[in-house]
Order: sequence, then structure tokens, then C-alpha cells
Amino acid sequence: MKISEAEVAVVRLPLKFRFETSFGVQTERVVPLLILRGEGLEGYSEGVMTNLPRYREETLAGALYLLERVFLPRVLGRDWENPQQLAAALAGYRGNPMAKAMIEMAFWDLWARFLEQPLWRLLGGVRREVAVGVSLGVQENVAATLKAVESHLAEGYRRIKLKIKPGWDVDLIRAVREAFPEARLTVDANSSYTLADARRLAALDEFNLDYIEQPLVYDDILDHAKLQEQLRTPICLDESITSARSARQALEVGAAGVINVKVARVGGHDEARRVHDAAQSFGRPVWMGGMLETGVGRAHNIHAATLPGYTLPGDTSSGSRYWERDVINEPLEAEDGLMPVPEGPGIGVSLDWEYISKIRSGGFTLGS
Ligand code: OSB
Ligand code: MG
Repeated sequence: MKISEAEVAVVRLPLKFRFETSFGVQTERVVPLLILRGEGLEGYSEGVMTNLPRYREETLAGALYLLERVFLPRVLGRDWENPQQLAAALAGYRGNPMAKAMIEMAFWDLWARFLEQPLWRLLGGVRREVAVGVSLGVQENVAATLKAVESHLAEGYRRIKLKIKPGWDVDLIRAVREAFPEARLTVDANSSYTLADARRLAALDEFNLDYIEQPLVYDDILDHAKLQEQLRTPICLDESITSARSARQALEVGAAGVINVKVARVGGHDEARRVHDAAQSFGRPVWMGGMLETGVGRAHNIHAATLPGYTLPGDTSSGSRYWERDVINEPLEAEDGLMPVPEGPGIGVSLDWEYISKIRSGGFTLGS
């Protein structure tokens, strides 16, 4: 399968809600969409790196530079036997999994369309719909949080994840747990605590949370294992897991009882599958996280979440929660907390070029 052309379209999409986490506030996304062309077909992906390095280290400017000058020139005009061979061509460049994932994921889509297979089947998926919850940002106050939890439970979402940070944690979760004694609840700290906060985090044990997501530093493994010794609630790692190796090490030392897999954070579908397999070998569940994706990344994530180890509800909630208008033509809507896996070859969605041309702020084409 030869890649003859690559186009990056940078688009700006306003979010329908203000998304506040311990690391900042997001009101829009600036998204690099990648279109790989070959054999008369197109494959799509999106980049999840941000303008500023507040989640992991990667930035949009750095990714665009690497894609245009280094990564895409290496893969263009060449015949690739499979996605693994293509990924290997970029493996010599260190780090930058999100930038590499853009190419790997778009190629998986292109390749699956070439083989006329839905992506989930090529990845080894076992289900046609995936269970989903929602990730709710820090709200204005407790009352607003209770309202948001209630409305999303009423929509059928299968678990509610609440963002916490020091000082916005125990009292909040107590109030939510009292109001919703049966709800499946989790919290996500996005690296805002230290080991010195272990007792404060242990105070969350009484609220029957599925897990506490990424309490400590974004690239830490070992301190999470030390923290886990002081908590009954399982720790779920997000930011710290950037590869199957970090996943295996976290599982081995007891730093994670659960893993939030984000395909783009770990460098693409193959590495995400290896993270999933590592968790399986330790008998640990995984779930599919999100990065406020447009329909392109969301569709990829939904396909990847059909693997057997995704036994906990993920963050891939309905596209209409995020966007007034999405960059794809097909709806990606959950019903009763179940997101159907898109039909059709590849990721099963098509680009809304009319909208993309309206919100496009930059980009480039190579190989034409
Ligand atoms: O920590 O999981 C996270 C969004 C952006 C960056 C990091 C995170 C998130 C979310 C939202 O929690 C997940 C989603 O709705 O896509
Ligand atoms: Mg997280």
C-alpha cells in the first residue's frame, strides 16, 4: 500500500462547554487533521497534542514541524506492507508518540479501507458497541456538579468521572456520593497531588470509587506504587502510560490497578493493543480515554475499545456533547451508555469538507 500524498488541515473548533481540569481551562480545540492518500483512497486521523505542553510534553507547533519536515517525508512515496512496518520507520525518532500516532492511525484507516474491512475487525475487536461514561470538568460549585452528574446519568452514561484537585476533592465527592449512592463514580486528578497528600487521597476510599486517575506527576511510576500501598481504591494511570513498556512496569510494581488507554497518547493502534495485552496478562482492566476528540479521533477510539480487555466504561461520549458541528458527516451518538461502532470500511466515517474549509486555519500538503 503506497502513500502518495499527505495533507494536514489545522482546524479550530469551539467546545460547547468550558472544560476545566487541574492543569487549565479549555474552551476550544485546535486540531491537526491528517489525510493520507493512496490507491485512490483516503485515511484519516487527528492529533491530540495541545498548543501548550500542559498534559504531556508534546505541542502542536512541535508536531507540525516534525510531521512536515521529518516524519511524513519518510513515509511518503513508499510501499508499506502493513501498519507495523510503517511504524517501525519512525521508531528511531524518540518520544513524540502523539505525532507518530497521527501517521500510524491514518494509515490503519487507509489500510483497512484498502482491505475493505472495518478497523475494529483488523484490530481483533469482539463487540459492536462500547460502554461509555462521561468526564466532567471542574464545575462552578457543588450544586452545579450535582446537576451535571444528574443530567448525564439521566442520559444513560454508565459512569461519571469528576475532575479533582487539592481543595476540590473530598467534600465534593462526599456530596456527589450522598446524592447518588448507586452511581458508578471515578475521579481524575491530572497529576495535581504529591505523595504528601496520601492521607487526603485515602479519605476518598470510603466513597466506593472505581479508581483514582493519575493523582501524581505526569511521568511518574514509582511514587504511584508507594501511594497505592496507602489506598484501598485502585489507582488508574493516564498521563504516565506512554507505551507498553511503561504499562508493563506500572503493572509490575503495583502503580496501576487500571489503565486509561488513549490510542494517540501511546503512539497508535499497535502500541495501544500492546498496552491492552500487558494489562490482560496482569488480569487488569483497561478503558478507553479521550482527549476531547473530533469525530475522527473519536471513531478511532471507539474501534480500538472493541478489544476484549476494555471492560470498564470509557470517556468516548457522544460527539454532540462537544461540538455544535463536527468535522465528520456521521453522528457518533451513545444510547443508554452504549456507543455503536461505526460500520463500513476503515473507521467508517467521512470528512465534512465544507465545514473543514470554513474553520481551517492552516496546514500543508506533501507529495502532490
Ligand atoms: O485526563 O482524561 C484526561 C481531556 C483532555 C485531556 C486529558 C483528559 C481529558 C478528559 C476528557 O478527561 C475526556 C473526553 O471527554 O474526551
Ligand atoms: Mg485523565
